[in-house]
Amino acid sequence: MSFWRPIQAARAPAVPTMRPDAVRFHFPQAFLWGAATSAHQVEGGNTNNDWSAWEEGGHVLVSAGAACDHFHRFREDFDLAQGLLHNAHRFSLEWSRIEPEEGRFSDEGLQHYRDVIEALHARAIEPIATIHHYTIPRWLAAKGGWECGDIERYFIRYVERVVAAYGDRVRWWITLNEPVVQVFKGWLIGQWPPGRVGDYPRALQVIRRMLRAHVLAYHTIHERRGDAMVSVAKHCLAFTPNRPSNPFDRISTAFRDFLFNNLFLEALHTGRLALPGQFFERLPFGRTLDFIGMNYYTRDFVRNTGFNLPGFVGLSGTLENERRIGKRNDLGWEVYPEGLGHFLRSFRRYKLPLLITENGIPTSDEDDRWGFIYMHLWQVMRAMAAGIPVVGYLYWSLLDNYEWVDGFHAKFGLIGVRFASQERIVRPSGRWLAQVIENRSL
Ligand code: IFM
Repeated sequence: MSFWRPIQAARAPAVPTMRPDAVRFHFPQAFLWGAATSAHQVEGGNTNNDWSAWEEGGHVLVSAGAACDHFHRFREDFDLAQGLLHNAHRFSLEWSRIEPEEGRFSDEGLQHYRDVIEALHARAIEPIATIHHYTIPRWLAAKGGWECGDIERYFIRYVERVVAAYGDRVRWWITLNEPVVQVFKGWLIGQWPPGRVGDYPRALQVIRRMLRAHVLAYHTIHERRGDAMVSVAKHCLAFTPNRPSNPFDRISTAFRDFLFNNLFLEALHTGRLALPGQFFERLPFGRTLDFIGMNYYTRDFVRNTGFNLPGFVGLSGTLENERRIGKRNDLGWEVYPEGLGHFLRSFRRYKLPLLITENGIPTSDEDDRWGFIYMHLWQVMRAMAAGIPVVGYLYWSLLDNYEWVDGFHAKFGLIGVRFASQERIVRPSGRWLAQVIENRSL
């Protein structure tokens, strides 16, 4: 099927085997429907952050450059989102625009996001602001970024500014996007800045600082706005033992699941970390989550490689499980909707609203995109029918965008972007999702 095909079907094609015939479920009126983006991936012209330095350093094949030029075109993009019946939109604040030099806050940078927020309100779209989506200003990276002992002070000074500027217009806040992924890529596999490999001591130190940064931000936001809804966007990666009957694979799977999916949330939920030692200090702040932001894409298989760390954690990925893997997306990730259902059921124990802050597929096949969305929404619907409090679904992403080291070939958007001309093309899946939103039912 051609990527830019005209829309032929008037109605969204249902995936018949997934349709529950018995019950006609309706999503609540207040359900948040929309999509997510992040500044460096869509805005264009971000040259003052650590990722742009990473690009200049030759660590990636493709730079973000003008990206989607969303910085200038956000109003038109929000018109399209409104046309697709979105009532919520997640975006990120670019710290390097707001505080381009240490201690100097830019009126222009602050005004830009005020305009973004007002443009959303004007279209009856609820703004959901991410404070930190991976990138930090260059001046802070030069001091060591998350390795710098003063990072929490710098972070909270920035948070105070943005909360003072937007707190009256933004109720939903994400403090950190996928902290565990950022640490994994930046300190364990060296794919992202600062490019460290296997640096477990620093990785643990950074996670601890991120936890504390979240806690401080949580209280700063609540001091300004009592009814604020604050969380992190937690990356949820499902794990399956590579050899299901092998006990060592199962232990490694459980361990990995705990490290990647549970440790951070447990800490924020209970106000303390579960393991002993200096790193695992008590956070004297109690619970600092008002909801749980969940980013879900896929699963990995885990194979134990021995009992030495990191071997104990085991290898993970698609491994040699080709025959057991279902359909894959254009980045090679398996489409595994059951994983979302698993996390929704498992996070029920927190007794907090659950918001899907990201869920999406890079593909140039619209049937695949719609199948993906449909099957994940079916998991959401099933969970809600069982009483699990899911409050919204934000697709990743509103637009095709810059996918970090993978550049521009991963087409995640409900809206396609022809980057050379910046033309936008609303994809069939975007319209099909709009029908679901309108009907409040699959
Ligand atoms: O593009 C990223 C985003 O920045 C964070 N979550 C996962 C997305 C897809 O890889």
